[in-house]
This record gives sequence, structure tokens and C-alpha cells, in this order.
Amino acid sequence: MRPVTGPGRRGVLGGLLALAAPVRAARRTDWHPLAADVRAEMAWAWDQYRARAWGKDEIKPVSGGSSTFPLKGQHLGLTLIEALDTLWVMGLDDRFADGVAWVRDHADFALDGEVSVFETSIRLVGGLLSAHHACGDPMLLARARDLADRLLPAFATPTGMPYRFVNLLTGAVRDPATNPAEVGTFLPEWGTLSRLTGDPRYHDAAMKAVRACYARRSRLDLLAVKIDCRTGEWLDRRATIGSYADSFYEYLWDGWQLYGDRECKAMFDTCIAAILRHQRDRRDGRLWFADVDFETGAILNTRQDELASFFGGLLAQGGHARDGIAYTDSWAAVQARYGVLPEEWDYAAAAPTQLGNALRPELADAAFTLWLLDRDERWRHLAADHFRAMRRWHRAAYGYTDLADVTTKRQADHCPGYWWSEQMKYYWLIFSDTPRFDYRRNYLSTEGNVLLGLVR
Ligand code: DMJ
Repeated sequence: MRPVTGPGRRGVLGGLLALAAPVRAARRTDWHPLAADVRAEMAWAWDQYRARAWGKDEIKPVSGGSSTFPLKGQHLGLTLIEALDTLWVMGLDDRFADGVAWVRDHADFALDGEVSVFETSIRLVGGLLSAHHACGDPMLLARARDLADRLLPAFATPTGMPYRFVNLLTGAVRDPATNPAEVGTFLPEWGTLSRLTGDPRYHDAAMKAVRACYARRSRLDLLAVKIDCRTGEWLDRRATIGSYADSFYEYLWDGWQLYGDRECKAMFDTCIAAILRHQRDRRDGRLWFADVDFETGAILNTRQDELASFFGGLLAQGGHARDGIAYTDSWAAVQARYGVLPEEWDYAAAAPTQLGNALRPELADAAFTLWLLDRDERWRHLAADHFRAMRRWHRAAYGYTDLADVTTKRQADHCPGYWWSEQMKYYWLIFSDTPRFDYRRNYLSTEGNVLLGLVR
């Protein structure tokens, strides 16, 4: 692997796009009061978690209970670990130190139970690495390495693509029917681990898995959504930019930005060209991306995961600013209609097909990424709308919760770990102009973990 050289994935091309989309001076706003609101909400939610669910994976913000994830029935401190670099970049230093002390004294991954390899890596390995980036404590790196070592047995397959689940204690694996996202979302965390430890196994395992999946693309250069990690046979024909595929494409770009890896860039360019060619679909003047048959390109459905709403930022990073902005505008119009995006949207019917919202960060992610690229104030307005809607409808007695129904705003009772790592950080970074973050040279993972760009 190569050392970190280029600008971070959300920091590149700023000057170029600024020419295409100049900042509108007339709409200048002082965003710092909103940044202070975001920080205050983070501190309040953390204090609720500290009081009622300390060390648990996830707080139930309505009832005050807790739930486990990604291990069934046993807690790993997911929320706490996901929150660490957000607390640090907000300057909530006492709370950050409290969290690091919990990891030092209580984090234990030698537990007899199975976890999702993908979720554990992006959330926990990534969370520990970003916390290490924030403070340099070698204990955090050691914990990240210990956990990655427990995931490694999943990669011992004939293709190099990992099983979906592994037992943290025994290394027993389960479920070979995997997908591009769960195969190709490792390189930034695992490459960072290799760089910091000098052990190339992590980077090499991540890269081998990506190559194996990419090599099996169709003649249209499209990937389907389900693949057997033992044989490399596709188990489905549907190509999507949404769930089960999304971060595969994101991490191809990231491999290029973080390591200057030309192979990743070439794979990214090939995949994105195919998506733009075969999946781009315009309805009523709006840009969407259809699910298509990966071998024929025939449209299979017009449903769109909320998860895909990050994709506009990725397109712009990859040099497709016009499409990236148009796609983000499509989602912004849905947000304007409901306040909060539904989990799934049928763009042909212009109606939601899944009414919930799992406290999702993706549109704020796209706004932040686009803003880093062109500094257009409209992205700050979009992020502000996202934050204000969240504060209005997702706030509960003991924190922020998901919604059961975006049309009625009926609350469920669950705060996912990513809330602490993703949108709260995106809002803060886009509004605060904090000196703790290098706005020109940085890298945030798919989970919002900052692996490059924290300024100590
Ligand atoms: C996060 O865990 C990551 O962003 C992942 O890539 C998919 N989306 C969830 C949050 O919605």
C-alpha cells in the first residue's frame, strides 16, 4: 500500500467546482449559532446516554432502555465508540476523555457471539481508528487491531470475499450469500490499520475482496446485488446504487483519494460510467437511478432507497458534478415535501414505498460533501433544513429516535449508532468552521469516521 498522499475524499476538486457554481453572496448567513445548537444537542444526547445506557450499544430514546447491535444480547459499547471523534471535533473534551476511559477499562471483544463483518468494521474498527486519530492513544489502535483480527477469519474464502458473519471468539463463519457493499467496504479502515501497524494483511484482505467482486462484473460493467463468496457466482440479477451496493462504489473512490491507488480509480471510473449509462433515469425533470438487470440493462423497478441519497456527493467527487447536484436536488425535493425522507421512494409513482426513517444521515452527507467541493451556500441551507427537521420530529425524552412513519411523524424507539458518528458531525463541520478540522485535506469514511484531517 502507499502512504496517504492526496487530499481527502471530501476535500478534492473544491477550486474546480467553485468555478462552475459560484457562492451566492446575497444568501450569506452566520451559521455559527446553528453550529452551537448542534453541539448543544450532541452534549445533551450524550448526557442522556451517559445516565441511562452507559456502555450499552444503543439507547432507546423514548423509553430510556437499550438494545444490542451488532452482537445479539451482548453489548460492545457501539454508541460510545461511534460518538468519540464527533465529541472530540466538537471540543467536548471531558466527554471524549470519559468515553476513551470506558474503552480502556471495559471494551472487550472476546465474546462468544457472531457479528456482521461489515457493520463491525465500519462502525467499531472505524470508530476506534478515528478516536485514535483524534488523540493518538495507542490503546485505541490496539483495540481496533484486536477487533479486526477477530474479523479476519471471514476473509479466508476461495475468492477472498468475506462471509457476512463471524464469531468474535471462535472465528466460526456464516452466510456466504453476500453483496458488493459487504465485500467492498473495508479499504480505508483496513488500509489505515496496515499503515499504522506495519502489518499489510488488513489492506491486502480488503483489496483482494474488492478485486474479486469487481472482476465478476457483467459485460455492461454492472454488479448485481447478491453474490456467493465461496464460488463467486451471482445469486441475483439486480443492479442498484442503493442498499447492499452503495458503499462499494464509495470505497473505490476512497481508495484513490486516500492512497492514490490508480487501480481503485480505474474501477471507480468503470463502475460509475456503467451506472450513468444504464441506470440514469429522468422523470418529470428529476434525475434518479433505476434498478436494472445487470446483464441486459432492462429497468426492473423505480424504487429508490433513502440510503442512495449520499450518491450525489460521490458523483460530484468523481467528476460528475452536474449529475451529482441534480440527483441531490431530486432528494431535496422529497425532503421539502415530507420534512424527513422516507426509507424508500418510488420516483415513477412519486410516492413513498417504505414510510419509516431510521434516523438517516445520507442527505446531510451529500450536502456536506457537495459543500466541501464548491462551498455553495445552498448545501448549508439543505443541511440546516435536515437538522431542523430532525430536531423537530426525531427528538424524544432521552435522545433522538427513528420515525415509524414520516407522513405522521410517529416516533419509534431506537437511536442507531451511526447517528453519533454521521449527521451530528456533518452538521457541526458544515456550520462551525472549527479549527479542529482541516477543510482542505481530510477523509471521512462511509460511517463518518474521520481518518484524516483532525487537527490536534
Ligand atoms: C451507515 O451505517 C453507513 O453510512 C453505511 O454505509 C450505510 N448507511 C448507514 C446509515 O444509514
